Amino acid sequence: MTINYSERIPNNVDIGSNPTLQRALEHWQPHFLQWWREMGPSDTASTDVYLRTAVSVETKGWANYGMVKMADYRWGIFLADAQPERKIGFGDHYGAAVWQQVPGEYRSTLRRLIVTQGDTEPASVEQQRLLGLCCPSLYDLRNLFQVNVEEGRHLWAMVYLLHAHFGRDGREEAEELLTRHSGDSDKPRILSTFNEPIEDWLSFFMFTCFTDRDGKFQLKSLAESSFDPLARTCRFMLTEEAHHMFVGESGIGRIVRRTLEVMSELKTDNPETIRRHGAIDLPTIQKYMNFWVSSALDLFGADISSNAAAHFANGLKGRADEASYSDHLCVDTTFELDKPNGKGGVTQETVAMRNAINEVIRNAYLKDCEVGLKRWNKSIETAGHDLRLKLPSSRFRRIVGSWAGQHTDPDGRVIDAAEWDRRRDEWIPSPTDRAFIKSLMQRVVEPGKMAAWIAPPERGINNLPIDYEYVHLA
Ligand code: BYC
Ligand code: FE
Ligand code: FE
Repeated sequence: MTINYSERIPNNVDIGSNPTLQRALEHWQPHFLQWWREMGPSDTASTDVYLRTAVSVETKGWANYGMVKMADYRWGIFLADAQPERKIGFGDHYGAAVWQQVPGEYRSTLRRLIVTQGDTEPASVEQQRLLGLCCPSLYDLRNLFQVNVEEGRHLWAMVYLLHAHFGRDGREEAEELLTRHSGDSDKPRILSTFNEPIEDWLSFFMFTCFTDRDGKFQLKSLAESSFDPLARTCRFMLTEEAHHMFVGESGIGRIVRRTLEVMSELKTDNPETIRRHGAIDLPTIQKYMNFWVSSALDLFGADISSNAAAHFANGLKGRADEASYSDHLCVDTTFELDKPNGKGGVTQETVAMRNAINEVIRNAYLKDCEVGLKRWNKSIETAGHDLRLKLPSSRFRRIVGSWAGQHTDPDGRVIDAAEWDRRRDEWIPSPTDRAFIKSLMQRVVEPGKMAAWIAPPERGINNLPIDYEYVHLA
């Protein structure tokens, strides 16, 4: 179904046929726009950006690129096409027809999952609000804004579900999604990572590579839901998510490439020398990765979770790529979990599989993260260096689950508080590292030009040259 942009709220779900719903969404729309002006990308009221806009939910629907005034961007409601005869793919209702309406007994749990998902989307926009002021190139600035408008649309996606299926409670939750703010001490965003500031582009690329990838896995898990409107919404969101991870993965790759160039020009791997030449030494990249990956690992929830077991049993939330598993019931199976034994060691606990679903999804995520790492390490190896970037252990720096509050090093070795205090600056960005990265964040907006700490991309957007003027700043 083609998306009609002449409607006040572009959509492919025929909201016009439900005047009550349309009115409620039209009431929320100005609140969203006000939030966007206040909390969205700074100083963009008269900025034109080369953006892609969905014109339909088919693959070809993404081919629509053009210069758009940011202030006039049209957010809409798009669901992937229904799959006729779709059946529940896991849990106690396995094989039954999927639900088009919310079953009363799961109403509050589903609402909570949708609100938690919805909360992260505007949170990320808030976190990235000031990055445009220190972008390394127009190409990157355009990518930032593309990510921002799509995260704004992801909020619309969840708000549509709340309005269409959760009545008055849903409308109230939709308002609340605009009143919690990232880092706000009174009304923070729900999940930890989304309250961390993102003030530099190294953090931005780490976030889009690793935190958006949590988004990918959570959306894949929700795309399995028996509640069909949620599944269809998430399926379409996933097509947008791929670009966010591309931005992160290629961004880090370009930083690594630039660092390697400087290392080879100067024939050194001395971090101080590399920094003096305006590039980011590899150990610092590793520390930023340790920080953001450990934070992202918390987003999967506790390793033993009765919430997750209930979500699975009731068919509300499955595993990412549920079809790739052979057992969709998980009633008699178990999972071996590593836990701290409280005496500085590790012990194994056998957990019912359903209670370990969060851990199963987290492990799938970690495997997916390795793909980007292989590519970066390949370029380091080709340049003749021994250092390899490495994901931190899932025990490292956790605040959720069995390893919460346990000190370990990035390899997962249990250490005491004294060692942690002594060595943490080797593992996560120190104030000095942060100050150095911050010092590099100078805005570069001449078409085709790149900041000194990042290599140019391999190609431009939509076959355009790299020096195309992707953003017209007023
Ligand atoms: N911070 O039993 P547990 C994205 C809470 S990212 C703070 O393990 P469960 C995006 C938890 O709420 C994807 N609190 O919980 C990326 C629970 O609270 P209650 C976002 C946390 O339910 C980039 C308690 O701890 N989507 O889209 O199994 C840019 C016990 O935990 C945290 C979703 O998250 C935390 N990190 O798992 C833009 C999907 N973790 O009940 C966007 C929807 C846990 O004790 N959410 N808690 O009060 C869910 O599926 C689940 O809520 C979670 C938690 C996986 C998050
Ligand atoms: Fe999103
Ligand atoms: Fe995203």
